[in-house]
Amino acid sequence: MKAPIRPIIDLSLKADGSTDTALFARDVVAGLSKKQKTLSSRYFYDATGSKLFQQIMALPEYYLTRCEFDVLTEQKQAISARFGSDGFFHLIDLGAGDALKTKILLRELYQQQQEFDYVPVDISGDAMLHLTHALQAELPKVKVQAVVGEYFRALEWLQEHKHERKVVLFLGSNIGNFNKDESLAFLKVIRSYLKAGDKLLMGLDLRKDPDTILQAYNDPTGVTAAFNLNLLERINRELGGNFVLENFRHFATYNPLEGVMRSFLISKVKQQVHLAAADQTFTFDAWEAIHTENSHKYTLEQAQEMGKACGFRTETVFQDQQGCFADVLFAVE
Ligand code: AVJ
Repeated sequence: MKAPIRPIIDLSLKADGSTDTALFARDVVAGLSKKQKTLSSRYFYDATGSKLFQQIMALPEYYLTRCEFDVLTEQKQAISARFGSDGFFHLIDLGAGDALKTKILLRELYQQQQEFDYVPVDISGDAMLHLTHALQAELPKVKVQAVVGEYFRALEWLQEHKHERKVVLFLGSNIGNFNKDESLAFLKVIRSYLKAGDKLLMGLDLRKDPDTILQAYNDPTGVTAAFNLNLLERINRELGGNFVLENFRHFATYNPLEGVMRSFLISKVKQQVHLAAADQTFTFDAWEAIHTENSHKYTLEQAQEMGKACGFRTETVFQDQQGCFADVLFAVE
């Protein structure tokens, strides 16, 4: 009898034996010690943050999710046909979350009787547990093996354990959190794990009316503010911080020259915050900002250039009718 496939692989323990918490503490101390304070957006997604992000995706102002939903719904036949043009493949979904959008493709691939298995990857173990259960109920015939961990570690694990052709999904404009150098480095790493015949489908938010973009990150119900502020709450919970949330406010602004939405947490008063996990105190001036996130918006030319610079050929650009969002299919030759 074949050994059963483990439904979830957890890579979240670091190779050097240090826990996620120790790394989190190091990153927070480094970020808050800078002249211009920063905290990394990768730490948004604890259980609370993942739930808040799901609420963001349901907001009428957060057009990104609906636009990409439209792209995938309108183009699902063509996309799925491209994926399966060469027999069996592993469908690897980086940052899968609740996979709401990927499910459009999963259903279509299943209907087209494509041969594939589904490997969602996410840093949220919680999200992967939910997704595994949801898919068992909704698409019981699709083979699923979730991987919990950072993208790079997961890719390494995939390299050793998944040997068939690979189709990598990087949806939702998740690439937008990286600056230019980081995104090139990231795509090069992905490329280094792929072979001729493999593919990458990458979702990108396109440049548009700045007011539309601003509203998406400044919703009137305050869900995005809560999502941003949860970072401080997480530091309080996991690192013994004593941030007073009322003393900070969410602020997000768009720079149309760079095409970057930037999010901040701004200290409303002069104050000190202690971090028990590091036994350190940080001072904030009144109106001093912590930079917490970048969300890049792209032109189609930039998107293709980015792929080209990292060894990919643009196979097809899929867009919604309004030209709001693009999912670019890159081929490896
Ligand atoms: C998940 C990175 C695509 O940048 O639009 C949503 C995260 N931040 N609202 C984005 C986010 C504030 C989102 N990404």
